[in-house]
Amino acid sequence: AEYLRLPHSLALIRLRNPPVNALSLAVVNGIREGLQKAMSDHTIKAIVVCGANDKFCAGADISSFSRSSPGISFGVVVDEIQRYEKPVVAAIRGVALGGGLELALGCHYRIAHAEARVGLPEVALGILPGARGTQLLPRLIGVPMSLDLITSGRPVGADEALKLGILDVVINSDPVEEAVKFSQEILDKPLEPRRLLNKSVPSLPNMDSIFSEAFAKVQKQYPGFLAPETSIQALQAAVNLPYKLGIKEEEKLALYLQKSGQARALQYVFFAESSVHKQSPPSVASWQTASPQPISSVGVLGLGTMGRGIAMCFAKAGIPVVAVESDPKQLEIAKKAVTSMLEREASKMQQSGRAWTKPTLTFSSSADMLCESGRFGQKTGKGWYQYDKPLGRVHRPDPWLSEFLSQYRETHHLESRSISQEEILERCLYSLINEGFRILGEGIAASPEQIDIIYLSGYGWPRYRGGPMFYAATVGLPVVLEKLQKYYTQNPDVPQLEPSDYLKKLAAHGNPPPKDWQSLAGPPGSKL
Ligand code: HSC
Repeated sequence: AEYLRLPHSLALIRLRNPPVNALSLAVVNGIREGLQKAMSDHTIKAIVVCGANDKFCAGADISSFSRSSPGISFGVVVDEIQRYEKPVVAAIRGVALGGGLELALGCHYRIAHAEARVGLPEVALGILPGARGTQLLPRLIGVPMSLDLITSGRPVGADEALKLGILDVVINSDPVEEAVKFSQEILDKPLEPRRLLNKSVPSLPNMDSIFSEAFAKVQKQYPGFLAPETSIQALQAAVNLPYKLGIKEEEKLALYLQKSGQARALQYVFFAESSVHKQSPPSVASWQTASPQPISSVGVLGLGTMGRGIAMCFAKAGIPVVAVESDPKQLEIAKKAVTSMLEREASKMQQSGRAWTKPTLTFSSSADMLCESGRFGQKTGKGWYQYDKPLGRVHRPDPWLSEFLSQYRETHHLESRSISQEEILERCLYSLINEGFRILGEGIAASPEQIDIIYLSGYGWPRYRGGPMFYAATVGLPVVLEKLQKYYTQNPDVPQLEPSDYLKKLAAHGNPPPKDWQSLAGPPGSKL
């Protein structure tokens, strides 16, 4: 943070830490030193705080979280600013997020450019606004809006922030110039009404029900996430406790979250998403020179609504399709539907004068013992379970299936045994993870982050667990390897359980973090 003396007895503190002026320890120390200089200089009457490069501040430096706990000491700085006897004005351009907004809340006034955005997005990182955010925001804008902004983490634009009362002035010109003018106008105004820490939270008659509704809402909206619920507890502390005890509760809850596995996973996801956007394909290939593999034919399993659509797409592209459907009735329906869709397409193309080549389609039937008995799962009301009704979700064990399985075991000379939940979980997850290691070893994905982001975005993997490859590192690669070896020895007919060479190479190094995997395992054999 730079300290500058301006004309008219003003001081300027400018945060400078590219690209987003994140609050590293050095920046925080710089702010503190600047403020102390301004306070001890009797010729300085007011202070303006701003950020370099058109951004105020994006909050704590997330990359340093693994080394230190964010927020705890910075909260002291936020309190000190409020207690100063000279007005401190925040001039906001770009973003004031997380600790950046907390810094601004510590200032006596906030002026922002109309395109600025402010918010407390900490929940997305598995933490809470731990530098007084949960205690100061409700004192400024009340509990209902604070609950909304803090539990969702959504930033708001300057206009909305002005309406909510987070900002005092919004302008279309340079906020620093405006703040300089503004500081001179408010020099004689008392500072006490501007000190949020000495205010109480506006009280509402139905506070208890507001909080219980908020808990119910986040449990439904963010199931499994710790941070939104813990943030509500911190806001309850703001309502129920005096400031000096409320901040202690905020610190305690912030530490609890920061030490949770969820915070580590979500912070990994933050950087994984950003790195995936920038990544190029595995080193041996390049998007510029890569050409797609020719596709000579395609197989489609199942001719329900989705299967028919997929078969159609390939057929239209002139690629031969073999579609497999086990139910003869369904097969007939699908044949008719696909043929008539193709005929419609053909007549449209002929009308528009485009050439039409009749594609193929080969249909055949397959057998599946359960499906042959009409047990297609939820949609028919029975499958591995019995459901309350077709398309129903309430399932219960089916005596028919137990009988079927015992005959199956007899035929194949299999011993029945009970399988623990742990084994089910490990065999499902570790075989999936094992496949991820194969994909990395073959160079089909460029990094573990790519696999994780695909799982988070495409398969509903819980974000707070960071993706399957991050999860493997959380469990420990040697543990994953040992378990796969054990299950593969027990089930040599399940190739998915055979540990991949890539995993073996990495586990030989202990439990390296995902970012080091590629350098340790050597270059992949690219399949691109
Ligand atoms: C927090 O503030 C906790 C507080 O309650 C306590 C504060 C205590 C302070 C104590 C200090 C001791 N840190 O996204 P982009 C990097 S928690 C480090 O591509 P955009 C990003 O990785 C924090 N780095 O750009 C990328 O780096 P690369 C709460 C950060 O224009 C580059 O900046 N704040 C960073 O699309 C550009 O980022 C947040 O959650 C950070 N805080 O979006 C804000 N923020 O080029 C998170 C960004 O090397 N950040 N980087 O790859 C964002 O939402 C977006 O980055 C922006 C910019 C909207 C800021």
